[in-house]
Amino acid sequence: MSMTFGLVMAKPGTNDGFGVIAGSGGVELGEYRSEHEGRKALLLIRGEEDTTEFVALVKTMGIEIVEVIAQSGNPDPKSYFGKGRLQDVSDELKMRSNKHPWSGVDLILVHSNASPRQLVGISKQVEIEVWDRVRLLLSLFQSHASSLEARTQVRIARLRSDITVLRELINQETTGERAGYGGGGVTGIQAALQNFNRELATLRKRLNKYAKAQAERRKKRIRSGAMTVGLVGYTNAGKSSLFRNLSGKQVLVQDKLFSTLETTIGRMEESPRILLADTIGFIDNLPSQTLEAFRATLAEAFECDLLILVLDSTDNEDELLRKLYTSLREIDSHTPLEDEQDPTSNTLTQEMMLILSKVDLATDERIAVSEQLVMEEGLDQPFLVSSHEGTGMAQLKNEILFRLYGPKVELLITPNPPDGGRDVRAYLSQVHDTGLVQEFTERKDGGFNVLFWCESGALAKLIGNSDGRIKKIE
Ligand SMILES: Nc1nc2c(ncn2[C@@H]2O[C@H](COP(=O)(O)OP(=O)(O)OP(=O)(O)O)[C@@H](O)[C@H]2O)c(=O)[nH]1
Ligand SMILES: [Mg+2]
Repeated sequence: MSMTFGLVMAKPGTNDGFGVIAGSGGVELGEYRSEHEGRKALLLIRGEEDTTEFVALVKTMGIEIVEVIAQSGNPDPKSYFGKGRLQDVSDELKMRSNKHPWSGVDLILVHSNASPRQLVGISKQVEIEVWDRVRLLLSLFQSHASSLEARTQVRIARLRSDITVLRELINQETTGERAGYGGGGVTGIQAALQNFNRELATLRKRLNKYAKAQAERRKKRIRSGAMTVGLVGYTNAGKSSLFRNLSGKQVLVQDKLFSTLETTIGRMEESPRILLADTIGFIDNLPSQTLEAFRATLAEAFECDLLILVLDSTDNEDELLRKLYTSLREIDSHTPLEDEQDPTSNTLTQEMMLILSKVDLATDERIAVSEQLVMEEGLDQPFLVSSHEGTGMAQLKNEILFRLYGPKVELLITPNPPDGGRDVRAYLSQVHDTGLVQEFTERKDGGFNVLFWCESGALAKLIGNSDGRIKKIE
């Protein structure tokens, strides 16, 4: 393909890194970690926007922002910056020498989700790679994707995004607003578009296969009587740390945004019948077409018996609320996978618990304010937890059991009757199979006292089928 657009875009079927739209770098499935480490960039901003999160995303990728260039006023619909200002940036880029502070800059970052028109407009002018916020996120996802499944998801999101830019290029070519890119003109772009669409169709099929396999695994888990707890929340909230503490399973924990991209399932230590799902975090303002690719991954955590929403107690009030609203929106909008055959497959639980994480790092005042804010939103009082120091973990575990199984029940299993009958230990093992035993003690008369959690239907059955040998102690 001989396209030489000024943008860099994912190119289907090759891995030569060449392409058209800013941001994709043409990375193929199966290769690559973080090829953007050490790059230098300029950041363009309109108005007075808070750049903290954007800068954290850039830092996570190991990219250095050499200079922030701000222009007051609203974004220009054609090129984000006004034409004159963008021309200045472009001139300076073209004329820089080795000693220029911009030396080595090969990336322009745009502090918003730019339209395809704006992306094309800026790229045309500056003639180096351009990433808006979505492209930054996609690149970040790409560098953190560590499995074929995650890479497929990211690739789909990226192709969908690139396709919108190709359409814009075609639009500009056909309406005479020539993009000014050489290569094959409209025919060349159309050929690229066809390739992208073809690859997209293949990847979607692959993703569907994964989703089906995942749904199968989930059904099996439900059939086995296991309960699932989904851990969700804004990126970097501390979900994986909590997962690690509760399950003892080593997952990646980093002070980086989007360390986790896929769902990991683990068993709760001491309560192996409870499964935990750690998953990708939320972020503000991600277009639905990008989110769409991650639906199946999220479904795994959302379709659970109990949802735990993790909030970072170190966030200030504005950040806490922003992340809380984003999380609640995500939770609300999440529609479970449809499976007509199996009505249990799309039960989105209403049961939700809130957690304020990292309490070892936050002051008591901050924690009190955060608790207050959460409750003012009409939500339950959050649990205060430190995964690092273990604070609040025992209460949290008990609460999880309570939410899943109701209050602890005390049972009496009467001793073996003199005329034979079923052995008391057979009943004890049945109790173990039915619920979660916290402790059991053998009585002097040979019977047992058991303290355990159990779902009420199962409990009634257990007692009903025991010939009077199992009794509930009120
Ligand atoms: N001091 C302290 N740090 C914590 C605690 N929980 C998490 N962290 C830190 O917070 C950062 C993010 O933690 P993760 O568990 O990776 O957060 P996450 O929500 O899984 O993040 P993503 O997967 O990137 O969305 C890491 O640097 C953790 O070490 C805690 O209880 N105390
Ligand atoms: Mg994580």
